[in-house]
Order: sequence, then structure tokens, then C-alpha cells
Amino acid sequence: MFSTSLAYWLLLAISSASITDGRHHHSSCHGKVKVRKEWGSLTKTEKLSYISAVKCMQTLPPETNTTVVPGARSRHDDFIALHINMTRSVHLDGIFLSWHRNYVHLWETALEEECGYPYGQPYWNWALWCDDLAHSPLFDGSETSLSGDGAHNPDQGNYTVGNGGSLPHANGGGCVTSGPFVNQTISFGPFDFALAFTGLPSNWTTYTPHCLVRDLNNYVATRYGNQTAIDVVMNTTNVEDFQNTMSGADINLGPHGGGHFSIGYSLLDFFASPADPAFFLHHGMIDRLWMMWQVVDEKRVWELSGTSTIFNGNDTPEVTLETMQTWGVLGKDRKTKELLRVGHEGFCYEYM
Ligand SMILES: [Cu+2]
Repeated sequence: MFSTSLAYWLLLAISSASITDGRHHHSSCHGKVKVRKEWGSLTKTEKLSYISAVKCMQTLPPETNTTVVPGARSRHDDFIALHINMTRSVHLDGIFLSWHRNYVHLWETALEEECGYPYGQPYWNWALWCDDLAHSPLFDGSETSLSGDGAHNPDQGNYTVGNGGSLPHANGGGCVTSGPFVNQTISFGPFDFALAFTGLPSNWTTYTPHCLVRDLNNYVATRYGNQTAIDVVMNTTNVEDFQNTMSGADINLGPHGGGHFSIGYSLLDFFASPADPAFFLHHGMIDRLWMMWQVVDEKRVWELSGTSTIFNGNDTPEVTLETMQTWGVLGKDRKTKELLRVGHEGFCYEYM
């Protein structure tokens, strides 16, 4: 315990220093800045408020056109459906970071405006809990967690990853058995990763209710989410390397892929992963690291690499500052250059 909390405070000290640097850039937020904190450092009130706001999003009616997407049953489903539909445009490419920055921000904004959650979007610092996910504040299954492990599923084989690689499963693999999201119904999917190559079938919009599935996997979390793995990403010096080390390649999942795999099944669904409430905390951490990496050098802020097609495919041109990005019913279209600076263009938050 001692070493965990020591590491925790060291990390807080490091992150505070970086944020101070970030403030040297003039902000256009005029003092209205939300503080995004690590889940473990939220007060009980803040945690319960966040959980009840997520449940509120799962109860409010959708804004998606349900003639087109009949599976959409809630505001949370609006976020999931949009992500499913855009998966092959916004991952493993040149708009991954900026698109998800605004996606998480739109979620944070909806939590406040529609569900009364007044605080910043929390994040999940992988390194703090990677060797014991089931006892982390985020996944311990208590009333102040986002639910715990899934029931044991004896039929799990290994994960096949990349070019013939293999990763072990853990002890879960079934529906979550404890905590606030034990009765959550996921409306879409699950979707096979192979669809990343072929595209979605037209019936992806169908209502296919199932439970929130988890398989908390310390082996994967430790391998790809420890501080050394994060340092590899943070020590890169151009955005192409930052993107590639964050999301990994082949069996090296990187912290981005590693986070998805370490929680397993629902969060691992390449298309419908925002159905797991932990998604927004995972991507909060990615956004935090990107911001900390950007403020080291002003020219990193404006650096772009890749297209807006999965695997940087050439169906779309190289991303530029003028490239338009879209979020459907969730929010207005934005130019990429508006999405690159925390503290500007409505991104009024900071990381603690
Ligand atoms: Cu995503």
C-alpha cells in the first residue's frame, strides 16, 4: 500500500508541474475551468454524483433518429451509436486524438447540462492500479466504483492479437456482478474486431440487448499500462511516434489498446466500447497525456500526422488544420485546428 500511495503522490506532483507549464499559454476560458481528477482522488460525493449522472444518461431519451438507428434507447446510446458509426474514421489515424478530445468533452458537457454533474470528467491513471485492478477504486465493485469484474466464464480461450500473438484471459468474462452498473443493458453489438477491416453490416443499428461484460486482466494492465509504458509514449518527440506508441502495433497494444484489453469484452469492443462507462475515464487519461505532451513545446500543439481513415488509409487525404470533423447529433462540426489546445475553443478544463 505504501508504495502505491507514494507512487500516486509522485505522479500527482509531476502532473501538477506540467499543468503549471500549460497555464503559461493564454487561456480563453476566463476562469470557468473544470478540474479533471483521477477517479481515486474524487470525494465520495463526486463519485456518487458522476455515477448518478451516467445512469441519468442511460435513462434520458435518445436524440438519434430512431427510424434510422432503432437500437438507440438513451442519451448514452447516442454516444455509443455515433462512435460505432465513426469507428473506422476516428481510430489508428490522424484524427484519433483530436476527435476523442471533443467526444469526451461533449460527454462531460452533457453530464452537466442534462444530468446535473457539476465537476470535471474524471480520468483513470492506468499505472496507479495496473497490478490489482479488482481492488482499484474504479473497479472494486463497491457503490463508489464503476462496477467490478465479470462473472467467471469458463469458455474463454486466449486473446489472439496482431500477427499470431496471444494474450491470456483472466478470471471474469461474464456479466458484471457488483456495483452500480450491474443491471446496465447495452443496446448495440457486440461487434467483431474483423469488422475494422471490412466495415459494419447495415444491421449494426439493431437493438441487441446484453449485459456489461468485464474480464479484469492484471497481466495485460501491467504489461501495457505501467509507468514505463506511459513513459515510452511521453518520451516521443513527434506526434506520429506519440500516436503509434499510444495505440501500439501488433501484440504491443500500447497504453490505449492495453486499457481496452485489460478491462475486457465490453470495453474491448472496438465499435461499441463507450457502452462501458469506464471508456470516458480511459480516454480522459489519453487526453491528459496528449495535453501534457503538447505543452512541452508549442510546435507539438499544431502537429498532425495521418489521414482520417483507419490505419491512415488513403480513402481520405492527410489531415490538416482545416480538416472538418463531425459528431452527428452530439455536437457541431469543428475544424481540426479548434481541437488542439486545452484551455481554448471551449475546452475549459485542466488536469489535476
Ligand atoms: Cu474510440
